[in-house]
Amino acid sequence: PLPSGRDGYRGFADYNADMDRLAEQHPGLVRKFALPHKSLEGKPVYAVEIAHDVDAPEDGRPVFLMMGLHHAREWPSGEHAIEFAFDLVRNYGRDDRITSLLKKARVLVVPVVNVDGFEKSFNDGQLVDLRGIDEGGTGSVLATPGNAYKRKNCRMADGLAPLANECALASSPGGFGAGVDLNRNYGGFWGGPGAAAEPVQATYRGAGPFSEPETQNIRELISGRQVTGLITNHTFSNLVLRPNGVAPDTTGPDGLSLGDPPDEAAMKELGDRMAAQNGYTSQHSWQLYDTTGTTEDWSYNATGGYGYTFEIGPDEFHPPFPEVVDEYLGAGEYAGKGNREAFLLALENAVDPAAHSVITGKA
Ligand code: 0X9
Ligand code: ZN
Repeated sequence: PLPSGRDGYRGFADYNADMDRLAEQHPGLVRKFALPHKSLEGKPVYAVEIAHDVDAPEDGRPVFLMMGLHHAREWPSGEHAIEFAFDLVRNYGRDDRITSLLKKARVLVVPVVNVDGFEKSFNDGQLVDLRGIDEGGTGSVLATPGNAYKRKNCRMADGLAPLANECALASSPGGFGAGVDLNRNYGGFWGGPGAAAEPVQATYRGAGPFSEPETQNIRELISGRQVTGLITNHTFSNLVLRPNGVAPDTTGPDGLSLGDPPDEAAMKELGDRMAAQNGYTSQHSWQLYDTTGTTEDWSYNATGGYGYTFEIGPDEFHPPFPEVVDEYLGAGEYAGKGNREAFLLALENAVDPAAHSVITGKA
């Protein structure tokens, strides 16, 4: 079973109740807190912090950050993030490796970054089996029943008269609904290729870098700490992706080629080792397609902390829950190929960032 014991997808309230439960049952080890900005619909965005002395003042020690659900429809991405929190907490004091890691680092988990979008997707999606309909991820599906396949946040289209229930998919031409693609709204290479300028598009980048409260939350979380490693979970395609989202021969505003990141060799090495654990393909993000304004392209280039996107699962945004369980644990048809072990490797690397070319971790 999963570390939490759950056997079905969590909704927004379940995530929050589980974070409460972790903090209440493990004072001194787990702290739950709200990020600085509420969502556009006024909902709090919660995180848990886990460390052997979690209430001790900030002391510059390494921080590892695990996120899920930037994209509303990618339900397993939040599940794997919060299960990692349960895993660490349940094994602290029992498993030597995890105990030692939690003595050296703080772990932050934000399972639901896009709370508004996720609520729409989950509440309107759980009764409808839409598997296979939107296989392209960002593809051009003209109508998805309900909001199960909503991707973006709930930013109303700039300059347009508000429509009823504008956040819903059906309310906009093209079927993507209003909203900003939070994984195009970060400051790294914002406005470049692989991100749309028009609000109706699936990959709309927003009115400016960090225009959205959800990305501001993550920026402020990272800027205030020494985040030496992060994983941002998405679905799907069984990939471990590392910066950058545009190819090294891309010309920047200075007329020079971007080149590979200074830590390319070391980030590839860790990416490959994680992929050996979960059975995914380890590659540059740009090998999937061009993207700009993504989470780890910003964080890596701003702080030097290593950052990866995990694209969980072979082919579905919300697969049957038993598959999510097996993919976390490395059980069943995923025997020996789980994200649990890959996540632990990332945490181990974050605890010991000696090889990182920029060690400050400060944005
Ligand atoms: O397009 C995306 O944001 C990600 N794929 S998804 O199907 N989950 O939407 C891939 C992003 C890959 N690029 C970077 N992480 N830089
Ligand atoms: Zn995604």
